[in-house]
Amino acid sequence: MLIRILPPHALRESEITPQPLYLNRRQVLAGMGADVAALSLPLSACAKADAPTDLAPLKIAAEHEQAGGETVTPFSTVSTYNNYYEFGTSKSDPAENAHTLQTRPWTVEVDGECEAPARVDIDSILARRLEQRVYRHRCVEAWSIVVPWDGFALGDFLKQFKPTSKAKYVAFQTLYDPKQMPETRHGILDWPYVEGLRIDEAMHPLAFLSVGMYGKVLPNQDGAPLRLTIPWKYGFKSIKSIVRIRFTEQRPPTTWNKMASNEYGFYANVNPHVDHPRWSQARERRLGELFKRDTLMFNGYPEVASLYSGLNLRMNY
Ligand SMILES: Nc1nc2c(c(=O)[nH]1)N[C@H]1C(S)=C(S)[C@@H](COP(=O)(O)O)O[C@H]1N2
Ligand SMILES: [Mo]
Repeated sequence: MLIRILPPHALRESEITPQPLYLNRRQVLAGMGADVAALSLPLSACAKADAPTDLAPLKIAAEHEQAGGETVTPFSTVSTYNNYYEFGTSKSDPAENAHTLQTRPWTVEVDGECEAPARVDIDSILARRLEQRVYRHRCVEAWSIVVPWDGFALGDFLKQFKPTSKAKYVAFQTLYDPKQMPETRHGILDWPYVEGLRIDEAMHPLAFLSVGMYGKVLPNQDGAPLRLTIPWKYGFKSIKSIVRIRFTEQRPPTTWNKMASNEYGFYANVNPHVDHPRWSQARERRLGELFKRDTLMFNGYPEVASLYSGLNLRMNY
């Protein structure tokens, strides 16, 4: 895993520093580890902006940079080959249709088994200190991408609402508005799209909430303004355009599991040894590559294995 800390999004370094210095600083930061510099930035540098495009003027990740020995998938691929059924079921549909999604104003409601439920405005979420993490993303359909996501640890975000001891799970819900999401009128899935995690999965340091990718605000088709990014699980767990987060005692229903429980489990950990009933999960196609590559257990994130010590990983729960 690669973690980089980015400065608050609204600080436009390129505007205040002459170009050559700015570029040079990027190189220096790349060399010394950006987190030190980012931590020293004053919070007052965060100003609210109307739909900012650049999240991170000090962005260090370049499209062609190697990430953990793997090439980052081009932005142009990740933003045009999507699964977002609220905007259509073919891979090109979301990029064509998701412009109707209105990401302002946007509130995330957090409630359930917690002491400090709240309605959180998206701009206060965007003002948090952001990190960039380059993660593999493996869809259950056997394609994969490598993406530099901009956001913050899910657990850090959740802790502020003080989950109680009854909070065994966390449930997530996507916006459901047929006016903005015309495809939802066709009832392909049971809307709104819902997902869930066990609380210890949600608190794992790898679990991430993304507000951007490649140093820019998330494109609508990739789940703007806020999406889950759970790199060791099949992609359908990474729910997009979140409007509600609820701590629950009971395991919450999840969309694809409700659709076909024999095909899509609740845990849905990437596992090359357990085939989908209709296709093998042993290999995958990295978008842009000709030959398939082996799929890795937990998508190559073995540090999560201890979460599942009591669980039969061959079962589709
Ligand atoms: N609300 C919602 N979230 C969703 C989906 C969806 O259809 N609706 N598709 C899921 C699936 S199957 C995958 S693989 C990823 C795709 O994310 P990407 O398009 O940014 O690569 O989003 C997930 N989150
Ligand atoms: Mo997926």
